[in-house]
Amino acid sequence: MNKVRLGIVSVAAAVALVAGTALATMELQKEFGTTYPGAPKAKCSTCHTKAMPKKGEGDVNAYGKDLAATKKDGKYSFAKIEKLDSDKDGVSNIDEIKKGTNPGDPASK
Ligand SMILES: [Ca+2]
Repeated sequence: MNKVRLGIVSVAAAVALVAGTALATMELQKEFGTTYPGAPKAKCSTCHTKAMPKKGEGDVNAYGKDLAATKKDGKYSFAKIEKLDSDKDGVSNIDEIKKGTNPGDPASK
């Protein structure tokens, strides 16, 4: 494989990876809304450390990590981590979700 072709393949793989990740995030955001119809909508910062994560800034917070740990066969389970207190601020994830505070940010409870 020559250098140009290798470069194109690498860029295509990187784009697919980023697009796949962004898509997963948006689907999860939608799924959050279907799981908790009465709760305030999920924001990027519900699971991520940045309010508006850009390419390469997809780090997740404590709630995002707990959610990621539930992944099985490509599916995540919000229900499995409802009783946890991911950010250790004394308020359970489900109570934070209902109130609209951030279950992944101890400064928000
Ligand atoms: Ca909490």
